[in-house]
Amino acid sequence: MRQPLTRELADLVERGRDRQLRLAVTGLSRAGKTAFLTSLVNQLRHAGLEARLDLLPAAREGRLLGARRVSQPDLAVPRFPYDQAMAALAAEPPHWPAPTRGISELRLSIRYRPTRSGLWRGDTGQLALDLFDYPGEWLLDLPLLGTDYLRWSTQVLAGAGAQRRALMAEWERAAARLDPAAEANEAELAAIAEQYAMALRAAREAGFADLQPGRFLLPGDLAGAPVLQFFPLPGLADGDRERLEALPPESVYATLAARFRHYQQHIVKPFYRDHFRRFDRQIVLVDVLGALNAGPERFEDLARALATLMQSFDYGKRSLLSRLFAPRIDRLAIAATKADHVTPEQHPRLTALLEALLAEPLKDLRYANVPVKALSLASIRATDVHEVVHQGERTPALRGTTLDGESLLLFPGEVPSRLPDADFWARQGFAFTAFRPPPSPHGALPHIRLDAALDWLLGDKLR
Ligand SMILES: Nc1nc2c(ncn2[C@@H]2O[C@H](COP(=O)(O)OP(=O)(O)O)[C@@H](O)[C@H]2O)c(=O)[nH]1
Ligand SMILES: [Mg+2]
Repeated sequence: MRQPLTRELADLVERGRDRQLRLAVTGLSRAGKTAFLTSLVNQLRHAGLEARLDLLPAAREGRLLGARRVSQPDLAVPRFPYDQAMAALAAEPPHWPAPTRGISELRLSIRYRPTRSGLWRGDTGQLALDLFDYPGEWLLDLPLLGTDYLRWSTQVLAGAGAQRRALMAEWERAAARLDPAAEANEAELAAIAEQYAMALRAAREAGFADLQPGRFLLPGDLAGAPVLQFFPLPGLADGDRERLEALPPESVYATLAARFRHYQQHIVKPFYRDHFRRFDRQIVLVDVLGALNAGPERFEDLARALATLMQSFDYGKRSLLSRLFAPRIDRLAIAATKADHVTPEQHPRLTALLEALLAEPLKDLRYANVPVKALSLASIRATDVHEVVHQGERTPALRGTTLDGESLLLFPGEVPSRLPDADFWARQGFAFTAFRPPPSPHGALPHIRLDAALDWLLGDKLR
C-alpha cells in the first residue's frame, strides 16, 4: 500500500520541482523587516499592473501574472500582519506599521509565464513563496552554542565601551554582590535577571545592537519563564573553573550555569533546527544610515553585532553551524535599507559602506562559496528627489514630510564609502531625519531597488 507523503517529504518534492521557495527576511530591530516584507508582498500583488519592477526580468517582460496570499504550511507560526501594515500606510496621515516581535510567516502563490512556455499557449508556472520574518537578534545567540557559562560570563563585558557599560552599571553592581558559592535565592536571581534584561533593552533603545541573549530582548511567549532568568556573573576568570564546577547544584553559580545550558539546548538550538536550516534563501537588512547617525560607539557596536550575526551564514568547513545542523542556503542578500534618506548619487557609497562593514564575514562567505549580493534599497520610499540651485550650482536634495507633518527640503549629507574615521565623526556630516511614509498608496508602494533584491532572491525561479 502506498503511504501518504509526510509534510517534510511533500515539501522536499515540491522544492525539487522548483515550485517552492522559502525566503527569510532578517535584520536587527528597526532594520526595516516589516517595511520590506510589506512592500515585497505589495509589489508582487500589483505585478503586471501598477508595480514598477523593471529590474526583475519576469516583470519587465510582462511574464509575471500576479500573486495571491494562500494559507501557510506551518500552522504553528503566526501569520505576517500584511493587512495591518497596509492599513497603517493607508491611514490619514499615513504611519509606519507597528513593530512586530518574534517570527511570522506568509505564503504567496506567484503565477508567471515561463520563458519557454511549453508546447501549448497559455502555459503558466506557479511558485509557492514562503516568506519568513524573524528577528536578527536571535542570530546573535549562535555563538552561545559554542561557549559555556563561565566563558560567556568573562566575555560579555569585555567588548563593551564606556556608554554601553554605563547603561549596564546598575545590574553589574547587583550581580557583583552575589557570591557564586552561596545557595541560590530564586527571587533574588529573578530580580537581577530582570535588571539584566532591562539593561539590554536600555542599551538597545540607546542604539546598541551587540546584545546577548537575543531572547531577552524579544522574549515572545517566554517572558517571565525561568529559562530566561540567568545573566553573566561579573568578576569570574577562566582560572576559577575547577573551583566553580565543584560547587553544589543549589549554588548561585551552578543554578545560573544550568539555566544557560537549558537556554542553549531548548531555545537556541531548536531555532536553528526547526527554522533556520529549512530556509532556502535569506536577506539580511541593515540600517547603516541609522548607525551612522548614532555615532562611533554605536556604529562599531553594529559592526560587531553584524559579524556575529553573519556567522549564522558561514557554512565553511569547521563552522559551528555546519557541525551542528548542516544547513544549506543557496543565496544570500545583504541590504542597506532606508536609502531614500540620502540623495541617489550617494547610493553606491551606501552599498560600499555596507560591504566595508561586512568585509570580514563577506570574505568567509565567499570562501564557503555562498553566493552573496550587497545592495542598497528603500522598501517604501518616503522622499522625492529635487535639485536646488545654490550660487549657480545645482545640487540634489530630498523632499519629505517629517513625522510631525512638516514638509522639509534638505541635503542630508554624504555617506562615507569606507568605514568612517575620526575625522568623519568630528565633522558629524550626516543628518538623519525620520520621515512619514508616502501618502496613501492605492496602487503599488513606491520603492528603490526592491526589484533588484527580488531579482536576486527569486528571479531565477521565474524563468
Ligand atoms: N524612509 C524610510 N523609512 C523606513 C523604510 N523602512 C523602514 N523605515 C523606518 O524604519 C522603521 C523600522 O522599520 P520596520 O520595518 O518596522 O523594522 P523591523 O523592526 O526590522 O521590522 C520604520 O518604522 C520606519 O520609520 C524605508 O524604506 N524608508
Ligand atoms: Mg518588524
